[in-house]
Amino acid sequence: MYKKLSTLLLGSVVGLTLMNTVQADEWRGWNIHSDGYPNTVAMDKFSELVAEKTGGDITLKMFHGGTLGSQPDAIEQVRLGGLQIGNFNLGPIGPIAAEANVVSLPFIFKDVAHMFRVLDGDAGKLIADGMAAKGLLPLAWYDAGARSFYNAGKPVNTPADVEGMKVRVMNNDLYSGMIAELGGNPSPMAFAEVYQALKTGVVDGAENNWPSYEATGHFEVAGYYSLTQHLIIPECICINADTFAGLSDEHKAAVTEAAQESSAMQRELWAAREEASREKVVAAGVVVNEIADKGPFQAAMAPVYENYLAANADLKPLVELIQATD
Ligand code: GTR
Repeated sequence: MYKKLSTLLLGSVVGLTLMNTVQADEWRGWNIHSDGYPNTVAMDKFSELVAEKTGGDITLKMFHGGTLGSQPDAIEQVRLGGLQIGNFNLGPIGPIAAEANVVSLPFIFKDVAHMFRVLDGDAGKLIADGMAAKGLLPLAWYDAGARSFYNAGKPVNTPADVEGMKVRVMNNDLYSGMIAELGGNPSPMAFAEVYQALKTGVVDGAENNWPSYEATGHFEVAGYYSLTQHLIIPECICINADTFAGLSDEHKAAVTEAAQESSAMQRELWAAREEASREKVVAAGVVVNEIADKGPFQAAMAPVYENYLAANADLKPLVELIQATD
């Protein structure tokens, strides 16, 4: 009887230990956008696919709307492993991973299709490796369209129109330099603060893509959207590099596949949302200002390249590789 009981006890201890070792990995993910935004929907899909493809071994709880902090803070959290996953814009990653900063040079990509061709080629590999070396491994790329200026009061037709204007930018010296070259005053600020800043006149303008301009309500307080399209910045589903390195081969494949499928979904949703956002803001009275010749903006921003390459001579081949990609 005693023997039986101890075997039973031993059995349950072993059982419990086993249960512990096969316990599901629970990841936490960051996303800045609100419900219904293409990235939010696609990150939820990613989470669903991770659970499905790993048979529940890995689960990902997504925190949307920037509830876990600002983007620069969340990037640090994923690098350090406090969070495992983030949907990040490469803009605020540039100051950490030099290779990733090349995508923040104004007008470096001809259009979004060119950006994806670059990311799918050798240049993309160099960018991804540079990020992984800093602890942020990109699993897949998302579309974030092109960014244009918006403000209240008047359209921006030429660089001279930006002169003296206080413009919000994301945290990255390249963007501050870009505004300074136009004669404006750059104001780096967290995304969540921009609406109030525009409304109260703390800044005169900002720049972003159609869906962000619309989803944040910025169009309500900055009614001129001028199609400069000066920046085309990709976004990633990024994972803490050590977390990924610690996965089995099967789990690595499953998580990568889930990210690829999520990005295919995001790109489709993005295309539809760009149109819907444009229609919505136009219906609300926004003045859309087409810019026939972007040459003057390109010329005015050219010193950003020169300064950047002077300080980062080793990245010149990467910049040239991007420019040489058809
Ligand atoms: C959006 C982007 C966000 C954030 C934001 C910003 O287009 O999706 O990740 O970078 O712009 O301007 O801060």
